[in-house]
Amino acid sequence: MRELDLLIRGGRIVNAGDSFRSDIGIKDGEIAAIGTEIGPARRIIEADGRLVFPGGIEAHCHIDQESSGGIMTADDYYSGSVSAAFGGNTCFVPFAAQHRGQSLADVLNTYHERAAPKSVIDYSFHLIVSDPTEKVLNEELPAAFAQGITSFKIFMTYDKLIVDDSQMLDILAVARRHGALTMVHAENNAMIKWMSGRLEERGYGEPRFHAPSHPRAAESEAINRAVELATFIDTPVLIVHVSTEEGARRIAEARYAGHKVFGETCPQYMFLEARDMDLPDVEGAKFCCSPPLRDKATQQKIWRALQNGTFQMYSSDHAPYRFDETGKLSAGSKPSFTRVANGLPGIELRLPLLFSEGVNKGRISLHHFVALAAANAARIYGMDHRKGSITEGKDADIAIWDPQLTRVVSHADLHDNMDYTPYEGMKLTGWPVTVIRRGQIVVHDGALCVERGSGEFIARRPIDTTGMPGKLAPELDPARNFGARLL
Ligand code: DUC
Ligand code: ZN
Ligand code: ZN
Repeated sequence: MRELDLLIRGGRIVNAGDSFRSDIGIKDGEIAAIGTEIGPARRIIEADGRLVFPGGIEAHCHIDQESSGGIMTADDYYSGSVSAAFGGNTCFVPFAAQHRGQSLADVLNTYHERAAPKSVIDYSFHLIVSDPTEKVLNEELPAAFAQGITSFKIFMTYDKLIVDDSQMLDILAVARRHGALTMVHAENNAMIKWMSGRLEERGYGEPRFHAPSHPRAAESEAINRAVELATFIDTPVLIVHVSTEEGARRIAEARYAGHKVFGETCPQYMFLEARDMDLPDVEGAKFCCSPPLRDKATQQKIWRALQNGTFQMYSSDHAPYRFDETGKLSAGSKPSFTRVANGLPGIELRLPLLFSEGVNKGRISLHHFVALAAANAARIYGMDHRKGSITEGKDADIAIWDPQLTRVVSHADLHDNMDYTPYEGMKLTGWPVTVIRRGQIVVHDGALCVERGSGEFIARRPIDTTGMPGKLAPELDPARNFGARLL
């Protein structure tokens, strides 16, 4: 056999559907061979006692993005991708955000310029569409799809981003025509504004009032509407960052009825709670995100919906705003909750949190972990021809984990450009130790080993709608531990 570039020896390979002990041979950035007695190789990594996973795909994060309120995220494509890599990811899909009046071509050019010289992992973009003019719908979106940007997000809230129902129908129809996936931020704008106005009027401006200002019903009403509109157009829809049991139930019902509805949740809704916003002064602002954190009982329901397949996606929603005047406190040192930038960091801890609290605590299987870490994102977002599994011929994107390694989370050990982590002090067992992207070692034993700009843009395929979603109630699906089949 010709000499391999890299051999990973003796680990347990885990995909979404199977696991086995084997070696992996890598050549020219691809997985060239899986088996024993392969080689020779220029470099060997011993993986005895380790778990060998497909590289994680972080499919919802905000990097070098200006919010509609004009605040830049603290992470650019260098710090964001390095932090993602240390967290076991080899690919991510941040947002390329259209602000009203901008052409999508300009938006995409800007984000390509931001990412290409800096990212150390592979990347694509989801567009954010806030200005669906005729030109955007008929020319610019189709042009973006043709370039492999096959998903985009729309907002049902935020004054500068919101699209109304009739605009949503237009957008969903374009998505259907081109095989694109529409992601929806589903919260009822009027309910949020009505509640926020009343709370502020009565002097309730502290961060903790962010939670009641975004009532649970605002989420479930909007999810219901998004599902009905998408079902009416008969096109897939993905409800992002679901925070409530009621929202999850609406998604499960739609899937049970055979509709092409996907759901996503995020670590903050499984590990944090509204009480975290009770911190003195404005420190609660560190925990303000939208939808907001809910209560302890809801955390358990969100876990349940992740376990039973209602959520196929588990993403960090990394939206890094520092606890200073560049981020959370950009409206002053004591801002009302309505003026606090919404979002939490979490790109580096997404997978360690899920492994430690999900796999180690017996809540999900190793296969389900891989489905949520990488395989489902690859399939749902049109990248599974290259990514999401350890298979001969695919990109050699691999994360080698030490399942025994225990660490206490400290922001000082993270690689983002933030000044806090909401998960400070948590004791987690199971961490990535070596991360390989297209055959290049990105992270090894705590060190970054690649140059900035070595990540590549990944053109994605139209969304595959065959056989999805399963018609069985997720709870009854015997394949539920083989997460990839839950699609
Ligand atoms: N939506 C997101 O997806 N991320 C951060 C804030 C928001 O509203
Ligand atoms: Zn959102
Ligand atoms: Zn987000």
